[in-house]
Formats: sequence, C-alpha cells, structure tokens
Amino acid sequence: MSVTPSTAPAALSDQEVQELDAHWRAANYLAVGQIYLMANPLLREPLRPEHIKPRLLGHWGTSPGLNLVHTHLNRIVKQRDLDTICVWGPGHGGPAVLANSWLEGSYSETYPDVSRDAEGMAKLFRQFSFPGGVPSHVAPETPGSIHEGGELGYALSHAYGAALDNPGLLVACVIGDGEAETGPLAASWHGNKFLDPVHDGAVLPVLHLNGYKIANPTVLARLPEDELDALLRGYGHEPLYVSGQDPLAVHRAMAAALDTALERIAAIQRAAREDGATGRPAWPVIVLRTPKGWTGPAEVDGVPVEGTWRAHQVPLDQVRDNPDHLARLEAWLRSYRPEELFDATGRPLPGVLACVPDGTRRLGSNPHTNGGLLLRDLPLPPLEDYAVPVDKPGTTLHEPTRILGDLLEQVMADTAERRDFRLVGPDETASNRLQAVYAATGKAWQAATVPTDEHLARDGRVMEILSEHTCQGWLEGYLLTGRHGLFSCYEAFVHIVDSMVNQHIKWLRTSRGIAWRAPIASLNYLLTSHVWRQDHNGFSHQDPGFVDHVLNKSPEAVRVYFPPDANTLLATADHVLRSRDYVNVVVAGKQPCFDWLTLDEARVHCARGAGVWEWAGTDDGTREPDVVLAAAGDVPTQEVIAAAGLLRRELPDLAVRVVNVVDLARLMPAEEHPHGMPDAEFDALFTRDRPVIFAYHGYPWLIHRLAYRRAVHPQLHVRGYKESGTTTTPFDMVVRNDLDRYRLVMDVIDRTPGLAVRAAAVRQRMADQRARHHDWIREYGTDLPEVADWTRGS
Ligand SMILES: Cc1ncc(C[n+]2csc(CCOP(=O)(O)OP(=O)(O)O)c2C)c(N)n1
Ligand SMILES: [Mg+2]
Repeated sequence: MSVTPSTAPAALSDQEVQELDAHWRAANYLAVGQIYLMANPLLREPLRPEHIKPRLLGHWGTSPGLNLVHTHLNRIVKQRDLDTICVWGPGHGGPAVLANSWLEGSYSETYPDVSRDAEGMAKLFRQFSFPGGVPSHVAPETPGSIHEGGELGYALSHAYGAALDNPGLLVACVIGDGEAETGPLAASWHGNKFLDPVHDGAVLPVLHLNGYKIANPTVLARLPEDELDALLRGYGHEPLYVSGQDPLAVHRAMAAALDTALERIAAIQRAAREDGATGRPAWPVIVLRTPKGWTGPAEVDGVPVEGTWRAHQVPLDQVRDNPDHLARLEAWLRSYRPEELFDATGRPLPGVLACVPDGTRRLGSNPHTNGGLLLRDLPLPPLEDYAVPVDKPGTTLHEPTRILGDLLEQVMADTAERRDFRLVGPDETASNRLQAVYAATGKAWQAATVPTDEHLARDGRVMEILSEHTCQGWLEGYLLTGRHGLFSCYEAFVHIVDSMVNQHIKWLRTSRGIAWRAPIASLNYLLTSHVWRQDHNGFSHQDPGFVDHVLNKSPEAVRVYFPPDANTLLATADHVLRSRDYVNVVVAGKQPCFDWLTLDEARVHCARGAGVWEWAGTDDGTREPDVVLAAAGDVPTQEVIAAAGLLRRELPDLAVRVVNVVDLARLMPAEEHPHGMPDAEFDALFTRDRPVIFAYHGYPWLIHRLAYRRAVHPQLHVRGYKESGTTTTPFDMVVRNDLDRYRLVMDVIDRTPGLAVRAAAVRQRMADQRARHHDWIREYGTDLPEVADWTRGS
C-alpha cells in the first residue's frame, strides 16, 4: 500500500507563507539565543566569546519542530478564533515554547521585567538554564503549560484529560517519536475510545517524527510508511502527513494539514452534536516528519549533525574556546536574518506577529492552562445523609468504600450539568465497591457494545481503562485544567504510577511558589483492596509501599490518611475533595469493617489527625499510662482494639492508652510537615518514655522514619506488613506479620517494665492462641470462631 498525503495544499498567499516563516525563524532565533547567549542578543556587534554562556545547556534538536507547530497553531487559532491549548510532549524543548510565549507577548505580561524588546530579549536569553533563572524544560513557570515534559510519556493522556468536559476546547499535543516508545504513551492512544465528541473537546495529536531520541533512531521513524499508517489507523486515527525540509513547502503542507484536521474535527463534532451520530469517529492525527535540529549546523567538526541524533542537545559545544564554533554559531544565528525580524528596539516586527492571536486565545495565555482560575468548589452533600449510626463502637460492620460510593453517587448527580468531576480507575470501580456511582453516570465508552455490557455510556464520567498510567494522566490533565476527581486503585498496583505522581508533586510544589498560578483541586487517591484483605489474590496484590514513596516527596504537597472506619472515611473524603494543591492518599478497606466513631466523633478525630480513644483503653487520666497501643489503618485499628480488650480482661490494673492516627503526617516533626505535631503535643499523646506498640498498616520502617526524632522513639515498637503475604484467611495475614491482637499483647508484656514475670501466664496463653490459630485454619479453612465472630464487648 502506498501512503499519499491526504491533504490538499491550503490556499496560502505568498505573503502569508513569508509571515509564517518569519515567525518560525524568529522563534528559532530566540531558541538558539537562549541556549547560547548572555549578551549581544540582537547581534548588533560581532559575536565574541564573552557573549556566550559559560555552560551551554538545553535541547536544540526538538525546538525547530515545536516552533513550527506553535507557529501554525497560532495561524489556525487566529483564523478560526479557536479556544486552544497545546501539550508539548518533548518539553525538554523549553527554549521553543519560551520563545513563542515571548513573541506572542504572554511572557512579558506574566513576567513584566522580561519585556518584549531588546532589554527583555537579553533577559530571556540570559535567564534560560542559568542560576536563578528558569528551567530548561517547559515547566510550571512557563505560561500556557500544563505539562512539564521532563519525564516523557504523559503528553497524550494529559491532553485527553484536558479535553474531557471541555466541549469548546481544542487540545493539540506534540508527541516525540522517542516518547511514543514509552508504555504510558503507547497506552494513551486509546483515549479516543473514551472521548465523547458531544461533551468533550478535541485532541489533535501531532506525532513529531524527527527521527531520533538522544542517541538512537526512533522505532516509529524507521517503520515503512505503510506500517506506520496501519498502526495509526489501528489506533483509530486518520493520519495526515507533513514531511520535508524545504521550509516554505513544509509551511504550506503544515497549514494544509491543520486546515484538514480542523475540518475533520468540526465534522465529527457536528455529526455527534447535531445529527446524533454514535459511531466511533476516526480523529485526525498529524505526522510531522522533519529533520531533528532542522536549520541548525549541518555538520560540526566533520560529522553530520542536522537531521541526526547529534542534534539533540547543543550542536556546537565549544563556542567560547573554539573560534570556528563561535563563527559557526554567529552564522547560524544570522541565517535567521534577525534584522528582518526585530526592529531597532528589539521588538518583533508586525509581519512576524501576523499569525499571532490576541488575548486569551494565545497559547501562553489560555486560562485552561492555569486551571485554578476556572475551578469551582465541588458541591458536596451533607455527610449526615451517608453516615452510619454507631451506638456502641465496634459492634456493627460496614464496608467503608461502599458508603463512600453512595456519597460519590450524589456528587456525580450534582455535577451532571456542570460536568467537572470524574472518577478514574483501572477497571476496579465496582470491585472497590464504589458502583453506586453508576446510578448517576455511566462508564465512558465510545467503542462497540454488546447486550451483556453494563453501565457503558458515551457521556459517562467514570473512566475505566486498564492502564494506571492513563488513569493518572487523564486525571492530572483534568485537574490541571480546573476540575475535580478521584482515582480509585488497588493499593499494590498504584505503584505503577510512582514516577508519574513524583512529577505531579513536583509540579504542585513549584506551582505553589508561582504567584500567578491559581490553586487547583488536589489529586486524590483512594487506595483500597489493600494488603490485609487480598482474599482472592494473595501475595502479588500485597504492597502497601506507595505511602512510603509519596512521603519522600515535598511534604507541603503530600497528605496521607488512614481512616479506620466508614464515618472517618466520609469525613476524610469530604476534606480531601475540598482541598487544593495536594496529593492526598487515602487508604481504606472495602471489606466489612467495624464502626468505631459516630460522624461527629469522626469529624473531630479527622480534624485532630491523631488522638486518644479513651473508650478503648484503661488509661483513666489519673496517672501516666503504663503503655501506649497505637494504630494507623483499619485492620491495625481492629487488632489494637481487640488487644486492648484482652489486656483489660487479663491485666486489669494496667493503664493502657489507645491512640489512633488517621493523618500520618501528624507523626512528623512540626518543622518538617505542616501537619507535624509539636514535640510537646506528641510527648503528651505518646508519652516521652512509656513503651509504644504501634500497629501500622504498611511497612513498619516508615513509622520509625517519621518519629525518629521524638523522645519516645527508643521505646517505639512498630508492627506492620513485613512482606509475608499469601492467599489465606484475614486473621492469618495479621498473624503472619505479627500484627495480631495476641502478638500485640505479648509485645506489651515484653516491653512494659515489670510485666514479663508477672504476666508470664498471660503471655503463654497468647502464644498458645497463635498456635491454635495455626492449626485451626489448616483444618477448617476459616478463622477461629472467637476471632471471626469477635465484636467489641463479646
Ligand atoms: C521517561 C523518560 N526516559 C528517558 C528520558 C531521557 N530523555 C530525554 S529526551 C529523550 C529523547 C526523546 O526523544 P523524542 O521523544 O523523540 O524527542 P525529540 O526527538 O523531539 O527531542 C530521552 C530519552 C526522559 N526524559 N524520560
Ligand atoms: Mg525525536
């Protein structure tokens, strides 16, 4: 099969082509200037070594392609008055996006000291990748960006997230051909099976086939054309090809491709919105095949550079010391004919700016890229409508996530018109017991359906794809453009997005320091189907380490919650869904769990983040407790309460304080985390010197890490998951990891001074119980009746 360009040349006048080319040359000039120059920005005098930055940093190779896309997006945005943003996958091409932002004036409006004249150009150049300046990548500091592009792979899922529920928005998305090799990017092509042409905007991918990554060719660039074409069509796209290296011909081809793409998009949207078409449309994708480092030095020191992998970063790297490199840089810069692009004061000439749209239509000024400006508070129903009654703690059971599902159903119903809340997850919404939401909205789906399917809907706002990366990327794109959402995930598999969440936390951390970036809704995780209750799946599904991972990150942007029952989960959810600029990790089980707190108690407990549960202990406040039993997590809470009950019965004169921690960061020092407890408060709660037996949901080391500075730390003994997992009974999981009530009682006896001898018989009974448990489950396959039927008070 032969692939012919599927676009007709646009009827551009020669003047239009010249103006587009002038804009592109100006952007290229500014990109090169940022990489190399710290003085003499307009080359008003011959280039000398002292004009050159001492450290040459940045990425040239992708920049001419990005500049081409930006120039041509300007044209169609202006011509068609489009509401458009662009996600720059090769975000390492920061010089290109900054250059365009400066040209269109967005940059100087955002940063007035970098004015659109010679003085501002000098600053623009100098600040790039310079100490105290701006990052070399597209970053939160870059006007018009929602995507860092440092860690490759997330461009297209971000673009889809931005387009969801933004029916008037066009989201262009440049995908590096290297980036296209990543797993996350490969999965995200399928976003087009979820995008509703009626309620969502359009995504226009531009596959940037410059042929190379850092040091290698790219897979897609070396496929025979018909194979690439088949691949993209297989992804459900209609490819439009632009290729060449003659700038004026490429301008014409690119303009034609964009015109065609926009016409196709308009036709798809019209068919769906006006004619009720329900087929899955083949959305256009532009394949842009131009040389890497196009217009840069063709060869350097005798080796080819332009159009090869050598163009990736800085093509001439000894400019200060090597006169030949210096002369070639000057020739390279002058090849853009800056005197035709900028006036005597350094301002871009009118012809250069002819394609640039105005005001908020400019890509660097579109409010969708500063989503907090558009954010509205989420309507959250009164928690009283969902709370479970608790007459006596530990006597009734509910599935916490199911209760939360009822609340989320209402949130979905209340946002049916405004469409600014999405629930994402890798195929686990129902498994995680949140299926009540389906009563209010369906699962987004544009592909084929069969009669046995359930809850699939073209306009659904639950997003389920078995790609945690894609879920994460969609949600990030959605939040960054000013909406709300929740990601529900199996606890063990959320690790798949470790690296993505790193980047999002970095983004939030940096954005907090940028005055013009308005706060956005937090990224909320509900981690369920957790380590302690993997009844179906066992060891492969057991890993509570995501919390360890996120707590390494900027503390000001991370919150971790362990609500121990249904009402505390409601109070926590209410809190996180109202919060801004955080990554909130909420870990809660889906299995029946004892109700400990009424809604009012849950609210104050969550507000405190950690507190004494007086009713559970024997610490009557008349003297210091002999021992503290602490818990974080639903299963550890149950074991601690059961252990406290055993101690009350077996050692009634022992003063046991029961502490529950719902907000893990409270354990951190106040100087290290905004939620951290001052020492005085911590010492009062946990004592300075009594044994503290801490039953924790995850890996025990984390609690030591968080509490190592506290006075009581030498007395702190943490029980948690120690990688002993399998498919077994719920109680056996805690026994295997020494987190069970009997082991906790033994810990108390072992660590409380004076108890070892006095309570030797009690300790022995506890050990015997563990032995009985061992034999019982092997004989009957279920937990001991006194464990399985345990309630507080029994
Ligand atoms: C996930 C990830 N892996 C590796 C890198 C290191 N890296 C930076 S740029 C690059 C090559 C990118 O090639 P491509 O996507 O084709 O971009 P372009 O050619 O437009 O520069 C690589 C591997 C990265 N940034 N992210
Ligand atoms: Mg490339």
